[in-house]
Amino acid sequence: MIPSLRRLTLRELQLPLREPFRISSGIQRVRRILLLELEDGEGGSVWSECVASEEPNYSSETIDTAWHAIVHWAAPRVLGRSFQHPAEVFPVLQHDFRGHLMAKAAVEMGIWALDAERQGVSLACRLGGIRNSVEVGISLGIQPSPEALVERAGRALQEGYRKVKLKIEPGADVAYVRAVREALGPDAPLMADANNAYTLSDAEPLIQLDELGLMMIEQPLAWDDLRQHAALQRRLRTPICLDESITSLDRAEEMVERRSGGVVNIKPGRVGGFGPSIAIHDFCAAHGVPVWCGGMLESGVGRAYNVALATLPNFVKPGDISPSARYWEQDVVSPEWTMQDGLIQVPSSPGIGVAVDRDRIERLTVREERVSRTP
Ligand code: OSB
Ligand code: MG
Repeated sequence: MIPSLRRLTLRELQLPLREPFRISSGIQRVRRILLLELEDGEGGSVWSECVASEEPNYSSETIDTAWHAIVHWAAPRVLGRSFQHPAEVFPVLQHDFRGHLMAKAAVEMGIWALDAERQGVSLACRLGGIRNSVEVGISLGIQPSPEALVERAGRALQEGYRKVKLKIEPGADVAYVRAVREALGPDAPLMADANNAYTLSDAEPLIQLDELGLMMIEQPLAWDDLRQHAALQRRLRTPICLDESITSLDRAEEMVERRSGGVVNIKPGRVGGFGPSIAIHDFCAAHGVPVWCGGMLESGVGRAYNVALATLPNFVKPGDISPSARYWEQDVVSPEWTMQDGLIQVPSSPGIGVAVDRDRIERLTVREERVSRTP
């Protein structure tokens, strides 16, 4: 039995990114980060992160809608309630409660971590992970010129990253990716991510990208589409990887039925937490669909959850799980996440495996709210 939650504390922090991150659907310079602290009544406590962005340009959620959803709808369902197993949490959060998957995920994943800590095992172990290190990729924002992108991508390979993802949009696509391919050679592990910037009728650049030997092309078409991606996949040899479109196990099943793509980027926040992530992972494994762990510019707290998830067996491609220094002057955890040889070591200590610097968090906090169990 998992001890019931007594209190949930939400905090918003603002951390400037070391370099602006531009994707086809928007730009981020400062990350507004939503951290949760979950406390049970028996001395257990853990930190988790809600990955919603400031603007609704990735999914319909934002940090402000997630804050509201956690305080008013998610927290009241779990406070004071005991669970036998963390997999029971997601169904409780889903029942007659639509959407708000990132809000739900922050709570659900925190309970997995509390359970891991209580059992004295690492989060990776609690999830059934099989790896003690995970392969690391980098996601590069849209750059001002092909030359700038070549420089950035070349540096990433030198630093040891095992996959380089290039953000694209109409007007910053074929020439940019081709320049990188020509500069870095045919074996460089490159992929592109369009964040929904194309339609079937303007797919010509994507057909041209098909010649550039990419590992995959991520989410070229609409954020909630599977049908048109299937039509596009019929015209491409390069596998399509779906990100935004896969919001549940059901959507993953439909992707396989329709052949809308060949790879899935799993972000636990996008699908509502670890329960659904594991279900999608297992389904994809059974159907020969490789998966990898995506990122949402997380702080070191959210990163701990992504690292743990990426230890599951079918996470067979490098994740968008870069080390702390790729994003921040200084992270909020210690030790910070580091990369050696293109790998991040998976912590073996109980729980999330990194400590949160509480003083620093207090200094960075711009908003705080506590929700307690009503007696
Ligand atoms: O599409 O994968 C994406 C960041 C914010 C929103 C969407 C995406 C991304 C990334 C960042 O690609 C990956 C990372 O956290 O390093
Ligand atoms: Mg993506």
